[in-house]
Amino acid sequence: MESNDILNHILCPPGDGVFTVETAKERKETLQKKLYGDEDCKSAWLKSLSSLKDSPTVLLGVPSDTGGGILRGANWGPLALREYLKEDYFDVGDIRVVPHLLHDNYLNTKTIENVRQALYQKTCDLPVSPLSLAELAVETILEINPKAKIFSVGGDHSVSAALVPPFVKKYPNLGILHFDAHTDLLEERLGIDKCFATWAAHILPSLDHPKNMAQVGIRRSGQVKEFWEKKFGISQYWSQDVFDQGPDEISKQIIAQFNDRGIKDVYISFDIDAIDSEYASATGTPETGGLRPHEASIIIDSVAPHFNIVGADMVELAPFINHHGSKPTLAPEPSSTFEVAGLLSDKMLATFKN
Ligand SMILES: [Mn+2]
Repeated sequence: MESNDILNHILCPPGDGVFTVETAKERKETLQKKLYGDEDCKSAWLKSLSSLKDSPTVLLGVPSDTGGGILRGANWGPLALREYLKEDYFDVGDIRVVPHLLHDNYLNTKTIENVRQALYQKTCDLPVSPLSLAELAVETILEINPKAKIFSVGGDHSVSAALVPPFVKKYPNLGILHFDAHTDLLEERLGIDKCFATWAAHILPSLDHPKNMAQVGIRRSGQVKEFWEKKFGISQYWSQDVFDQGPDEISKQIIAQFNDRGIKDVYISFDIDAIDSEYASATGTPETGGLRPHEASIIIDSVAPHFNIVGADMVELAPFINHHGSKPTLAPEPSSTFEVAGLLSDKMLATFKN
């Protein structure tokens, strides 16, 4: 299948990745009207894909929360966050998410055939699960436009397990700057190797060296920092380190760490729970004692200019669903979470222009 044809099949118009009829209809329509005016959304979106090859900055929605496990709802992150973004980008659309699936590795042949039939109405060899599709989407976007810088919006953090590998393939000495309250370094959780708590452990062996990963904002862990640094050889900057030494000093240490490794290209993965729950509570596992928004901003602003930021993601945004009367709608989310996430996302988008 041709690259363009793959995207036609595995993606859908922005906001449509969560498969619903009535829920959040108004918000999808608002977004689509803003993008395509009064044109028929599906055909306007299809037509727009021809500008992908010339777009320096691409936004991809990955509305999958099957990899989460405490509080779900991050499938609504891409729709909600788009309202808060001010930077320029080309919106390539959403992954078509079957909400009961995670990765094709977990499926039998019969199920894959059934879902293929439902999604594509034909026999083909396209994957069907959100993570498998997200990886193929990033590969395909980079094939169509090798210079594209991709900003993806999750989804729970398992989506990064799919979003990062194509960048590692393209940039063999890739550095990863990972903001999170948690290490995401479990090798498996309840026997599942691909989920929100394991993605970093599975990306790590594919990196040129464990010191190609820097984790910032960690504070909820069953183990102390030394345990993780010794076990995996990575570097962690816990939120307490940021409070004790200040974000400028921590930035210097991250820059030195990446420079020691000869790193030029960096991917930023941002789990919104890195930010203190006082500012960002609309997420699956809000945690106190976290970074304040300006501290995360300073670290991005200080580190980014030293490297070529090739891609980024913002994950775990969950504007929880409420019921008003008989009609389920998206509740007005705790706005501060989205104001903060919007600001940080705009910052990451801006780093693409360096
Ligand atoms: Mn995470």
